[in-house]
Amino acid sequence: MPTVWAHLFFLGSRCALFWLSKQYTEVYEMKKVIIVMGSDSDLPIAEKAVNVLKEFEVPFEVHVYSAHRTPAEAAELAQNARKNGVGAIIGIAGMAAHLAGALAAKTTVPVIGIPCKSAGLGGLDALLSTVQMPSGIPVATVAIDGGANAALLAIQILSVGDDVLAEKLDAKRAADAAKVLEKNAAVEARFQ
Ligand code: RP5
Repeated sequence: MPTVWAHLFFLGSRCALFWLSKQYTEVYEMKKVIIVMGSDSDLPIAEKAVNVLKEFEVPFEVHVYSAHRTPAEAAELAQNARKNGVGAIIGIAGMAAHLAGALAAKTTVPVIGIPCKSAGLGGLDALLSTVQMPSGIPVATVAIDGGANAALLAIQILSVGDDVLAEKLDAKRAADAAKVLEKNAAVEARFQ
């Protein structure tokens, strides 16, 4: 009989340990960023965002789903984003750029829109389509082709609940400022 109790105690303690470790990983697992582009012709802009996310070691996924050509797939991705551990979505599109807005319509996870330059209208078309969202469905729109800033903004959103990311952001700001001061010193010296 004592052996049965010992086995039960052993099993119980293993279950408790498993539960505790699950709680821990659920609390501390870093949220990921989803990048969605309307066409693979937007890849050069997506790559700018990918490079920054890699630099900060933020997990990410990259997809090609169009608001017009594959609306159901784009909507499903956005709809499941929160339960799939996504902390921010980046929507990249050119021309009649409805992608970021269409994603935002299906989730309350923050959506960042990147309007892309097009041959015809230089990106002003996409900028207005992305930025002019109706009240209630916000999209944080960055500059035309602004892949790096979109990723930085996504990381800043995640950093609200992540001190390590916040420290990395501070370090990058300081490093960027140092580079500008170095350039300033070189220019000042040249024109003395
Ligand atoms: C948008 O139309 C895409 O995001 C892309 O920027 C633009 C042109 O798409 P493709 O014709 O190159 O596929 O939907």
